[in-house]
Amino acid sequence: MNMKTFFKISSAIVLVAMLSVGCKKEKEVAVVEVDEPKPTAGFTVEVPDTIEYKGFQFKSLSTNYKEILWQFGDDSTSTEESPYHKYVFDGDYRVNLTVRNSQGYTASREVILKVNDPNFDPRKIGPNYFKTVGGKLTVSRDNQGGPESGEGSLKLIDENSDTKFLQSGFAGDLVIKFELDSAVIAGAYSLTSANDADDRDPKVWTVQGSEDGIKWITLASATASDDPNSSGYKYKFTARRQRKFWHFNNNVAFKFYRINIKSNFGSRDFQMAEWSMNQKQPDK
Ligand SMILES: [Ca+2]
Repeated sequence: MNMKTFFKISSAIVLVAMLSVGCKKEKEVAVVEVDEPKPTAGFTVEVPDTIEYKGFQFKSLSTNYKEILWQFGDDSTSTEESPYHKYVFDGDYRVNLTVRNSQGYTASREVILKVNDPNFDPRKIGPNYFKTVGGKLTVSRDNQGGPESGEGSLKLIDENSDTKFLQSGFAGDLVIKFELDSAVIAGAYSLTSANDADDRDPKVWTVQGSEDGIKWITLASATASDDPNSSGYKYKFTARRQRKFWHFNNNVAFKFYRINIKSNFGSRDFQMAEWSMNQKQPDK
């Protein structure tokens, strides 16, 4: 055996020895490893401010964890121990708290959080912005007599339920638009049925807002139904010259609002006595 071969063999032996030690050591670690206590998840939530009802203080009561994740149900999250979170809109939110220990065991807790304005009154809407702010009404196709004629589009905003806008040859593509003199946050709208011919009433429509008159955001949509047990019944006019209003969630000031009438109750014509966009609630 020359020196070269000797060193080669020696190296190989040393390497095998090291590998053995390595294996042995790993086994020892596995033997001494003990389970950590399993995590538990829990939390409290409170509204700290009586005026700002959308803000919530969350406080974790979880134990035995290393990582914590809050999911507030509105696409936002936090890894703080006790986060404060403010929602933008009213609604029901699924709040989930998940904790994990360093061995990967998790625990979670989930609650449905109801965010409702304690001062909101569904029976009321605020002022009509077409009157308090002012602006200009246009329609995609007016009465053949023009906007100022006896059944022209301006009759939609004269605050008189005896006068109406009538579009003959309705084709499901009517767009009624109002450009306000300044942008405001609307949170409600109203429609008033006309004096006769309920088959000319709106059936399917959407309400949209726009900051520039080009890009439109849908704020509310409706499909009226005759069935008293259906969710669409609240959009159905059950009387002539009947004013109905509906609320929606919005926190953006829009300069333009429009209503797209897509279908009526079967007539060749469409008619409506009044349209308004409103502040969500009256001023206190
Ligand atoms: Ca009118």
